[in-house]
Amino acid sequence: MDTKILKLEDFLTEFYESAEFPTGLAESAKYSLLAGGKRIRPLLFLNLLEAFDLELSKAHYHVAAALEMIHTGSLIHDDLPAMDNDDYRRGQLTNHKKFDEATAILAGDTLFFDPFFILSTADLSAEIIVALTRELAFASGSYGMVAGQILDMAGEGKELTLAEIEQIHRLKTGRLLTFPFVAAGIVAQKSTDEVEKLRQVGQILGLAFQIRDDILDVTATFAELGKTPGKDILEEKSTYVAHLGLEGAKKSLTGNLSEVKKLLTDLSVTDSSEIFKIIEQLEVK
Ligand code: GRG
Repeated sequence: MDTKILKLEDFLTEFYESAEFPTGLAESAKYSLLAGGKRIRPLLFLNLLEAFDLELSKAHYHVAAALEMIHTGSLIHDDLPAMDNDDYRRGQLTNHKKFDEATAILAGDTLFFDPFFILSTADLSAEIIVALTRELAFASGSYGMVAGQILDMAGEGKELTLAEIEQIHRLKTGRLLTFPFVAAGIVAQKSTDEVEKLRQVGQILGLAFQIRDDILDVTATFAELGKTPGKDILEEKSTYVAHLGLEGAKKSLTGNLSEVKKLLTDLSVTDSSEIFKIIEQLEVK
């Protein structure tokens, strides 16, 4: 496994094992944190720092861990009966199925607050910590993921325009995927202009991520049925595939991923190869 993932997992394990946290809570948080997952967000952040010629330090893992914790907390809450009501996540029982609903709610809650404690104890300048705190909160709350989730729920069963779909995903998925780009720029002390360019790259990647998700939803149905899903399935939800068609969505995904690579090449990065590998994982044939 990538050594960065191992180090990230060591950090997360150590955090929940080193303090005297109530056993049930730490166990439940660790269960979901260590269930695997692609670790795209922390890997983007850590590899971007290396591409900016920084040597990775423990402080950088504080930031990477904070980011993965918020992501994992959102997945735990998203799986709850009041939301998606899912039984499995990352190939294992969802948190509320493994433990119980109240514990899962609290595990999610703790994964939203602990990151800010972890950020505040990172060995970085106060200015950088304040900027990272602002960006992580911006990506997560009413300016970001939570807002996207409520808009998504409000739009269920309705026919949404492409602009409305994009707004939901820009908030729900895009903001947290943008954080690694912006955070890397802040930690590497890039100019305001460069940080904004990095934000633009993250936003395009966030959009690509959601288009990919919509394509995979349809191709999974295709695999299940053994034939092209009918018009009803292709159009049943407000998705990119419903608006652009399967081929159109694939084309849009490819275009967005190429744009991300192009914009990254234009930025002052020494070697983008590791970041390109992460991005290429998102390609769909
Ligand atoms: C308070 C921050 C906060 C959130 C609560 C439930 C909720 C509000 C928001 C839901 C956000 C959500 C589940 C968005 C979908 C994000 C998404 C595309 C998840 C899949 O990400 P991957 O593919 O998953 O990176 P792995 O398992 O690989 O980490």
